[in-house]
Amino acid sequence: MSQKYWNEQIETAPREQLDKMQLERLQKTVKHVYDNVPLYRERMDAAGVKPEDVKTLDDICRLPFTSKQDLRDTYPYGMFAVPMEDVVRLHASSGTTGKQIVVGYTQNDLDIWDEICARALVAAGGTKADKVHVSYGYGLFTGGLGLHGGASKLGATCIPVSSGNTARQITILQDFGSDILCCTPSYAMYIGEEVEKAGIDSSKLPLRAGIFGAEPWTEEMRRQIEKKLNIKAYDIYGLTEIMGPGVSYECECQKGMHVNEDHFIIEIINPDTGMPVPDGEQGEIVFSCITKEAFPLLRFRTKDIGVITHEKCECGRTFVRMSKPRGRTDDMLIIRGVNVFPSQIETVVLRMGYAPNYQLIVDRVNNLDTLEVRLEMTPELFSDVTSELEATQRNIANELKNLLGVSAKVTLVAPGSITRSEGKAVRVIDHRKLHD
Ligand code: DLL
Repeated sequence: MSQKYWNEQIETAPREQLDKMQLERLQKTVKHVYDNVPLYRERMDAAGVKPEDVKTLDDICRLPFTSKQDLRDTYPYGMFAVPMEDVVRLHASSGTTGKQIVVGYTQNDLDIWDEICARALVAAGGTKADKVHVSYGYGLFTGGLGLHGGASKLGATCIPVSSGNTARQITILQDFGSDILCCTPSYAMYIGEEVEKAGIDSSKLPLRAGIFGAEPWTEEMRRQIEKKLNIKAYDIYGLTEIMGPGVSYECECQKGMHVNEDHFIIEIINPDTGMPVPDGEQGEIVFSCITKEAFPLLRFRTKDIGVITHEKCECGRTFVRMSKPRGRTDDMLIIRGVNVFPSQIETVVLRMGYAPNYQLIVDRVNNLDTLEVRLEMTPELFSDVTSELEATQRNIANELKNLLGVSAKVTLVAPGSITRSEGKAVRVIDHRKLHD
């Protein structure tokens, strides 16, 4: 039987109740890390803050920030807050740059993770009668085992396919009759293309929903995936340092992702000043864990750029909503002084009728930044008349210039020539970083 919430009491709790719960849990976590993690004790002592100084939720601002660099500096286990014998699982993330970081979970942490992923599945219409096809990578990456745990908690039938071998993914979609697909949006798009190529009518597949995250994606991309696979596509957000997938999740209204506020506190700050910004204003997303035992980060600067709103959601959930992160501060390209996110370029090209198969090549020639947008032609837009191709390229370049203020060279490439991703797509190749 379909249910609306996995945990109605918590997901629809009145604000005052959530605030009270958050404060109690924050106070407990601050004491836990102060007592057990030298880095927190040193930072808090240096800032002149003691655990008992956290008297209201606003006092969170008095606590020091943490960053990926802190995790690297204390690698591997320096920020673990429990003895290793209580840690039952490790995960790791390499990120796009630099050394990997490692995180740990107690059994209680894993139970909470299962719970929040079960909430996400139910919010996407999942029930225990569903077959949940997990094509996120299994292993140290949190995507596979995270959604796996959620599906098992829900009591659904979990199909642990992991990523890769796209032909087999399609056989499983058909033969096993998967109802919900979990993978990155770029892999969902790829699977959709292959389904089409194989001449399979997606409306004949039982698949009805997808839970896609782990990388930025646009509303335009959502619509393309929904059309190709004939499903409803839901967003899910998370990061290794905080838990993995399920930190926030989309409901049927698809107007932002609800943050699991009984376990995490979200703040939006001005990335330059570190000061909080009000609801509705864009800034860097910062998370604090308030129930984690093994690896509770406080005020972790995610580098993701987003907006939050406390406005009431029609689904009845009271958890604050965050926007789709439009990208990361470190993904933002500065092209001759103009700030552009790859997602903005994606919006423009998809609106013009192209598929989300593109790559951005950035370089510096004679001290000037250059941006090339390599974009696959769709079979319909394909032309072997050079003058027509050139006109189309100019047309897209004009549109990018008008809408984003950035001059780019547009190169249309043959359908199928940009490498497809089975995990997180590589959208940007920045040769400037190689020269530096
Ligand atoms: O990507 C966890 C995850 C797995 C989330 C499966 C959702 C689904 P990391 O590899 O540590 O963890 O990467 C975290 O990915 O800081 C964002 O920049 C980005 N990201 C994650 N979800 C979304 C999303 C997993 N829905 C980093 N939209 C984060 C945009 C996302 N970006």
